Amino acid sequence: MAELSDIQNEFIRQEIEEHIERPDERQRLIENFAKASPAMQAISAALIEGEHLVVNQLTKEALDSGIEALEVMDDGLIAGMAVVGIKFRENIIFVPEVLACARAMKAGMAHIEPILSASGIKPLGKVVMGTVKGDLHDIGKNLCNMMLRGSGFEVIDLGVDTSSDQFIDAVEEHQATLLGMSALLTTTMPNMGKTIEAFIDADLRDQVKIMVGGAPVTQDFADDMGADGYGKDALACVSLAKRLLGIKE
Ligand code: B12
Repeated sequence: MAELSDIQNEFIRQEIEEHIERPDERQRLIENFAKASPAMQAISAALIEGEHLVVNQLTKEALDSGIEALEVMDDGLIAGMAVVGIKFRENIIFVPEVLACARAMKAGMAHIEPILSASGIKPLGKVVMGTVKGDLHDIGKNLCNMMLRGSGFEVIDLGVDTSSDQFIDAVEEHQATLLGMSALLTTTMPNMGKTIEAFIDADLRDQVKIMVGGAPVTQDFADDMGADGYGKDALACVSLAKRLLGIKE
């Protein structure tokens, strides 16, 4: 079991020491940061501080030095965002600070995207992706999009605040066989179910597989609303997409 002192980055040690109170969350963060390299810890620290220019620079340097894009994404950017999420929940930071962190995340992702998206192979299938109506969170969806594109899928991204009609129109227009919906708010999660119902009403449910995800979404919730699958992260999203379209891993 890793300990706080196993984390090299002093700022991250302090953040955990001062702000992370739940024992399970604290231990999970300690384990994750202790195994991350100092370069990844530095990216997380800059993201937690909302320093987009520093995240931009450090991400570029890490990739230039040969560190894998997936490692930078998981151990640097997503690891930092986990701390931001807890501080936001505990009212230690507020929307303006989180926006600065989101901007920093995007600055890092801008370097990762071309690498993960450059598969150069014939598209495996067309996927329509969007964040549901009323929800403006797009970081997780965008990560899924990158991973899907990098794995050979053509992704039609509808952005955020997407209505059932917009999902239906896009699936029809692009003849997509897979639809992915993202929701980060418990208040917007039901809009996934409403969209699935709209597909049934439009007599299109059989033409498209539907996958769902986002921090508050669970397998049970996905089953209850009649989705074809649930993925907990961007890697799971790719495996799920392949499984739903009958493509071998
Ligand atoms: C960043 C953030 C924001 C940013 C969003 C910026 C952006 N461009 O996305 C801003 C500041 C705008 C924001 C606003 C708000 N937010 Co906010 N936000 C967050 C925060 C801190 C991080 C979310 C994030 O990006 N996570 C990192 C990514 C990588 O993870 P992810 O999204 O879960 O995605 C992964 C998986 O879920 C999965 N996945 C995601 N989508 C999909 C889709 C498919 C198909 C699949 C298979 C998988 C999949 O793969 C992804 C990659 O691994 C979360 C806290 C948290 N712990 O989630 C709160 C959080 C979601 N927000 C919250 C709240 C309350 C709000 C506001 C209402 C605050 C306010 N008072 O205004 C508003 C709502 C605005 C709106 N209408 O949407 C709450 C929600 C609580 C709840 N129970 O509903 C949270 C949980 C914070 C908290 N209080 O604990 N937020």
